[in-house]
Amino acid sequence: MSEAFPDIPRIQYEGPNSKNPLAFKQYNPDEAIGGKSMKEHMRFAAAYWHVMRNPLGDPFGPGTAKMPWDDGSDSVENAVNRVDVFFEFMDKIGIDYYCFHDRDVAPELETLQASNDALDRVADRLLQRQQETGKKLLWGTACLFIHPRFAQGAATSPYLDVYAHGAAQVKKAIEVTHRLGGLGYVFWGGREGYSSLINTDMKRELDHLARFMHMAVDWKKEIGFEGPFYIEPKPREPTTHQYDSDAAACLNFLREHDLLEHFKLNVETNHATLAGHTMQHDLTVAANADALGSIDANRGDELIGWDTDQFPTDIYLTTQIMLVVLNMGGFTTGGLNFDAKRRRESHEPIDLFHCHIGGMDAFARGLKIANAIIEDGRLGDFVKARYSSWDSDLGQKVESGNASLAELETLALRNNISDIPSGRQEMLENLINEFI
Ligand code: XLS
Ligand code: NI
Ligand code: NI
Repeated sequence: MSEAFPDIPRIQYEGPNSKNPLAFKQYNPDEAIGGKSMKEHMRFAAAYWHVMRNPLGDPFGPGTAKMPWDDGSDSVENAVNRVDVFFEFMDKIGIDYYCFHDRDVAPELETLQASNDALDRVADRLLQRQQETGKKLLWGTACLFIHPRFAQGAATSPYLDVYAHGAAQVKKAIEVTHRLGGLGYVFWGGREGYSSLINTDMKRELDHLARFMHMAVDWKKEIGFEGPFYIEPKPREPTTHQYDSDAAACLNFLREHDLLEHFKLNVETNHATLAGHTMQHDLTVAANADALGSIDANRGDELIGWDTDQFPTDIYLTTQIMLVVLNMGGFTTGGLNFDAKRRRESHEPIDLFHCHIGGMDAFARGLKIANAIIEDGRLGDFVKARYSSWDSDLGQKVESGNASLAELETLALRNNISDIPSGRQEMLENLINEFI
């Protein structure tokens, strides 16, 4: 097959002084930062749906993306052909992992059986290309949100036959993920929520969702898939309210339904911000519960109120993300998946390279800065010192659950609090800027 990107070389690291737009200025895959190579820290993944299938439409107009390799048909041949283009892309950009939905890689055909067969044929090709190149599947997932049957939800649909269709798709998608050696499996509840409570039995829908997840756990054990399941929080859009609205809501759902040991979270920047949180907030909530599994790396736009899925370019953002990742000891099965798309105006194939180069370089800088801040130690020491009164005997008694209000009262009666230390927020902001 002829190349899809004939004019684009393998993207190389040329260092910060390079003026070559098709080179990395910061991301040097094999360079060690804090004892580990940059590429091992990041575990970058490309999203099949954005790279290969996103036509770049928006709510006011159709797609603009030029995809000369794609014949626009729903044929399996076209789908198989796209796999080769995708692997050429991954090779040239230097990304080792990828993620997909069942319906991105293979077409939805007239019957579920026909769609399953098509998926198997495309999976054959994916497997072959993985074996030839050493690329790996970071996670797979099922698309339970595009087809009109899912307009009122899938695992929370009011209709049993729709629920069953979603279940069958998830069963198959887990099997294909397993066959491809996938490291994890994602549940993003695309339409698991409601547009109005007036016609919704919320309790019943959430119970059904929990049963759905339990059956998925049973199936994963049955077939021997060992990777973690991830839930990807998102608050709204397309529905008014999504049940997996943020990290805290997901963790509560998982605890309430006895699912926490089987799941971690896949936290996405633009979803955290739509939920009214910073990415750092939602990552911290997940990490504190020992449930930060993977990251969908993108960003929103403060001036646009939807999931614009832009490529991350903000060094403060990537620094904050990498601080959380480093402080939790790095990724295990997860990674940084670019769930991000080019702007509608950036419709040429070469723009696929520009956007990923920018995202990878932004994360490389974030990693270097976060590592330098941790090695410097002043920020960590300040936070530690701020809580040092808890290291006293009484503090330890409280933290271990062995103190009483009466003991605290004794301390309070003895101490007249005349002053408390400054939180030094601005001093610490200045400290971070020393490194940026
Ligand atoms: C959409 C989600 C989706 C998930 C996978 O907003 O981010 O792309 O990552 O279904
Ligand atoms: Ni996502
Ligand atoms: Ni998203």
